[in-house]
Amino acid sequence: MRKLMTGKQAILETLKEQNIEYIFGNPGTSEGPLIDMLGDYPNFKYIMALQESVAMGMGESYARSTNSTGFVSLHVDSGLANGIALMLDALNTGTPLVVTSANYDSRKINETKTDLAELVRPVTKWAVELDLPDQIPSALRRAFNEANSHPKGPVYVGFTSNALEGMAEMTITRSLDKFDNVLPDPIAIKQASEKLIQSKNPVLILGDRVSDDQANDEAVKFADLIGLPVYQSRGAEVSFPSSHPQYMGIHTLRSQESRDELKNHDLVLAVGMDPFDELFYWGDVILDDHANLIHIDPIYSRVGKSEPTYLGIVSNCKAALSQLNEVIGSQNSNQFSKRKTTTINEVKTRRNAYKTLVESQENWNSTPMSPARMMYEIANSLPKNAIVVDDAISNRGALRNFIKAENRDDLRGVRGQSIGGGIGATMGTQCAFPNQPVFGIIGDGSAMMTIQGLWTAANDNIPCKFIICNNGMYRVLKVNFNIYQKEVLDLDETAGENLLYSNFDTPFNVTEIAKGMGITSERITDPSEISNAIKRATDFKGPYLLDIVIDGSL
Ligand SMILES: Cc1ncc(C[n+]2csc(CCOP(=O)(O)OP(=O)(O)O)c2C)c(N)n1
Ligand SMILES: [Mg+2]
Repeated sequence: MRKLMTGKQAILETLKEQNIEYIFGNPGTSEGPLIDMLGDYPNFKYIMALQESVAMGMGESYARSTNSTGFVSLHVDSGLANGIALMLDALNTGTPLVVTSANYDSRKINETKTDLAELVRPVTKWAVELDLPDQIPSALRRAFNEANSHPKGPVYVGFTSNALEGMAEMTITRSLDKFDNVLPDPIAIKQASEKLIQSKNPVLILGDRVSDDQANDEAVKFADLIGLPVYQSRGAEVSFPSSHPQYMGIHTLRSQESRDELKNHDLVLAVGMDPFDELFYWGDVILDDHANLIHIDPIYSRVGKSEPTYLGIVSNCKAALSQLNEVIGSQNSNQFSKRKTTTINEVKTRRNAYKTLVESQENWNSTPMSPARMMYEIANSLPKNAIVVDDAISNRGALRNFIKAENRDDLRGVRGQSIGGGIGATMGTQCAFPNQPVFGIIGDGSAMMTIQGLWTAANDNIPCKFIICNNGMYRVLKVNFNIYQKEVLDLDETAGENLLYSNFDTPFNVTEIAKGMGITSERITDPSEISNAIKRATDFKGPYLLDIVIDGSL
């Protein structure tokens, strides 16, 4: 129904229609009119961050945790620019976000008025600035629609003060639910099934969009059926249970061994991922000539995007996997069960080898404790219903080896190239799951990038728990420099351990910093203290921080 109202009211009415509960933001003078009006809308929870990356991190993880679109309100130009790092990551990795800011009077065109849409165009799917109040309802409707349509990503809407303060007759309504589960072409399923049945040694790699499409059970059924090994690509969402006997771990191209391993397979089935999205250049084509890639993905433009693809299937992941299961399930192949036994044995051997390696190392009981020991102790002490946010950077491997994740929401990894996401992501996840304990496991360098986020946890009493992997350095830079020298430059000797400017020579004390921001915290140096500390953190009603000192040697 059309109603006379101001632009700022139209914004808040539209957010209400879109069922927005949380506004993650940092305000400025130009946003004053909107912030002032929030007093009339007590149902919105405005979570104030002291830096825009914190607000972006919260919005990003909240969106993924709730399977909806996150809403972030930043300040004009400077504030918006501070949010760009995580907007870029959200664009590259496909998180739906609507980011807004207010701009000055549109008549100030000659005086310091920035073209905000232009500023963020490269990091958004769609960016627009509005001058008229009655542009707002339809533009915001489109913004939510764009953000949440494949390829999902951030959208920006700016409002000049003219749009905010102007009055007009407007109709506030949200778009109705959209059904966009694209079904696979039956011919493609038939061809893929035939190829999979013929294949001597297939492998399955699953990306985050398997989890987004709620296709985890179908992926397990598929793996059980044909007995192949399973990897996750990136694994920022849980797409496969990590305790499954055919689960090999996170796939990476960063070592010769893992690249060679791909060569063992005559067929790679990649589902819900971008094959093969990686930091370093490993050649224009990753797979060998004899290997066929079958790529299933809901995003049209991603299927066959970079790697030569034998068969590309545009489809919702769940629909495609369940149809493959149906067709292949009618085959009773000896080959499948033999393969399954081989795969299970291979996984067992690898898991035992890793366990023996880390536990037999002299440093299992040493001080500072090894990252593996830290993760082992955490894994054994986390409450059953805990949700883990993984921003452990170079200690992600150890985390994933010990902390198991069975279902989509058991674990959520920070994704993209920017550090500084973990503090906000831990809080955003807690906002999405208020009744479960959320533990963010975060590198000290990443944590320091957005450390003022701790204040937000205290200020809004977001009861999440932060665990800092305190190795006193940017360890991953050393790790990556070694990979670069060894694997890319082919050098015999590597110098990562001594890479300049990777150590925090002037120590900082995260425990004291946290206390200074109103967070209860403790420093831990002895692994045997971890279990009780996690219990104290869990029982504590508010946010809590554990600063765990660990070894950073390579
Ligand atoms: C915004 C931003 N600045 C700089 C970098 C470069 N960078 C990538 S990882 C990293 C260090 C992370 O250190 P920490 O969180 O302590 O984890 P660790 O490597 O020690 O495991 C840096 C500086 C980045 N990715 N993003
Ligand atoms: Mg570090």
